Amino acid sequence: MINPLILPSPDRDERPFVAYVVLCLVLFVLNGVYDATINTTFESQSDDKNGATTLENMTVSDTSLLVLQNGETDEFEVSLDSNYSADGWVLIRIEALVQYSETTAADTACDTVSVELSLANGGGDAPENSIESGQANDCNDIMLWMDWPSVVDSDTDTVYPTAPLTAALSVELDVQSTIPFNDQDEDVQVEIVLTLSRMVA
Ligand SMILES: [Ca+2]
Ligand SMILES: [Ca+2]
Repeated sequence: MINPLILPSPDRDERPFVAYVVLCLVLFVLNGVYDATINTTFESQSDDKNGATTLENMTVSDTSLLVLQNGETDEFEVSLDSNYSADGWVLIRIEALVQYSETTAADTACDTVSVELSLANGGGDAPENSIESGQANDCNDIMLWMDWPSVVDSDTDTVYPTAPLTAALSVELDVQSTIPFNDQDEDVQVEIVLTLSRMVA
């Protein structure tokens, strides 16, 4: 007689495993969806200079993939509505990152990408430091920014931009190619990060 312990086990029901795999796939896709929407982060720190007040910073960011044809200009925007200023937030920094590579096969000439950063409707003083335009023809990243003084360190005269506001990044593509008619377009990844500050008693 064969010991039942060494008999092959009957086929196990695989449905729970399949359900698990499907659930993982759904979560993976959802994660991608959320990555494409506006992200916010938040930090707070005590301000020794002002005693009982606390500095709070928040970033709001969004990314997009622009697919540009040769000679085309496209724009990417991040807007804040008036809820932010109603809650005491002011704008202290805008940062824009532009990344691309050559996506056309067998093309060794990187395209030329020209970018401009602008702020609309926020009001306030001009930025203290900024690099508002840039260009790359070697597939290197381009970083642009506008900076206002820190809320903690600034003199009381600084008038900061406030919501509603729109930060816009204009991106122009000029295709370069070593083979005539080989390269027509480019994928350009763009990101805008807005940093907001407020002092809370
Ligand atoms: Ca090219
Ligand atoms: Ca290209």
